[in-house]
Amino acid sequence: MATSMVNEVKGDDSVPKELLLEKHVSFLREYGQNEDNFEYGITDYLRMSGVYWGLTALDLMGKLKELPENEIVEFVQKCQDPESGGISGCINHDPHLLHTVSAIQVLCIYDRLDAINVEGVIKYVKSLQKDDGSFTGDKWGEVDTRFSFCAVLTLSLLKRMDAIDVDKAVEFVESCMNFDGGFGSRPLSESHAGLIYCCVGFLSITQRLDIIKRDTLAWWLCERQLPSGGLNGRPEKLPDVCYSWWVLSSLSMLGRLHWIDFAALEKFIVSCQDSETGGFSDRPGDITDPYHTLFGLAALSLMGNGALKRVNPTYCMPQEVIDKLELKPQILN
Ligand code: GRG
Ligand code: ZN
Repeated sequence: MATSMVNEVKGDDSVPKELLLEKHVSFLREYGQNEDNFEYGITDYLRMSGVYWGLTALDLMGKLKELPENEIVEFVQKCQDPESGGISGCINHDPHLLHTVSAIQVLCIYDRLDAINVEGVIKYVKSLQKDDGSFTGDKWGEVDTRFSFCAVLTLSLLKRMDAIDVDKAVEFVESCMNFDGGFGSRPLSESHAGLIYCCVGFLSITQRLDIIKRDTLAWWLCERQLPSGGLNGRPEKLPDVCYSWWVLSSLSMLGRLHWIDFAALEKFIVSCQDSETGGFSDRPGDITDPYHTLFGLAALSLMGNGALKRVNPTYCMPQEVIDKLELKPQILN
């Protein structure tokens, strides 16, 4: 495909120009219910994170009640492994930190942490920290800064940061910082906006944003904006709606949100809606999914869209939920 097609949003009538909230509500409500849905069948292992994406997106639109709370809470209960304490993506699958964090986010949104064995979750997260401070995603041992973030996101929501060695965890994340101010998945790995969000979010929760080269990193992040208004995840790559979140939330924690051209980004995000099916896709004209729908809406919320609830840039959850839990992640002015 010619780059110009994705680098510039077409101005014709086929491109949505307004936010189609009603369409997104029915898209998300029906997505989880249709077991014949092709994506539903092939993404079994993503079910728990899928619930978090859909539920959070609906909550930001003020439509939490569109999904069946009791069924969802019961599903989370059934996904907890009684032995390790960890939570899986789907019933009878192996537990993983990525699904454990999604499950805890969902239960916090519903204020239903009582439904699971919280001590088990804490034990599970603690068991994944290695001597160098890093975290593995599960018992198989892959190390990634994503997992450092998931560990502190989970424990901070449970108010049990004391369960891990925070100083060592910070030391590991710091060792993944690059010359451009960004972060990768492990020491010496290339900077990537998704991992930058994880590391900045990690440092926001641990109150250690002081170790960041603030303007060097903010400059790298704002350079992600392309002529289409959309953002990419690293140099020379295509724009994608989910980077609107990974980049904007990081800039928000760094107090540099105003380095982005909001009007241009809004135009790109809105053009990624499907006016027939509802939902957002990665780029204009592609198939929509709950993942890009959440991150499109969350980015619009960060830019102050009045039709949506305020989102917290660290937790990617409604600010009102974070306030209720009395959590105060570090945010620079
Ligand atoms: C609480 C919101 C929240 C998340 C939990 C799992 C996680 C923490 C964050 C994931 C961050 C991440 C690594 C995002 C990037 C995902 C992505 C689009 C990867 C694709 O990488 P490439 O190289 O794509 O295939 P590009 O766009 O570079 O071509
Ligand atoms: Zn994407």
